[in-house]
Amino acid sequence: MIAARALLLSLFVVTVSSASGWAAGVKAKAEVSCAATAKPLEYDCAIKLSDARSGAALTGVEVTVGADMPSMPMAHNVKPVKATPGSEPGTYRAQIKLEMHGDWAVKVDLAGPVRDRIVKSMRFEPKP
Ligand SMILES: [Cu+2]
Repeated sequence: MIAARALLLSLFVVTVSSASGWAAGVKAKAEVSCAATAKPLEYDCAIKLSDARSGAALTGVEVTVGADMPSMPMAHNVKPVKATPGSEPGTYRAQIKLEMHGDWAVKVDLAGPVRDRIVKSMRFEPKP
């Protein structure tokens, strides 16, 4: 009986939270482009977030950018950085510091009104 009540209560909580969270279930789409800066291995990344379904710009999201090298598991420890909102709606900027050039998996974590993680495979090369 107690278990049944607990189950009912948890069902209720789930229903309420999905009804009130306006962005529940939003799938984010991210465009990421990173440019080499004057400092070696430091890249300036521009991120554009939109709702994958409607295409609407995702504003007011807490964005964190991290990176890993799929070919070298556990070899790197790049500290994730917080992105700052850009001037256009849905745009964000972050400066990441890598440990070597090559192919990285850039991880864009969204928190706040929209929760999602987007992973992009990107190649980083020295500034030409
Ligand atoms: Cu590496």
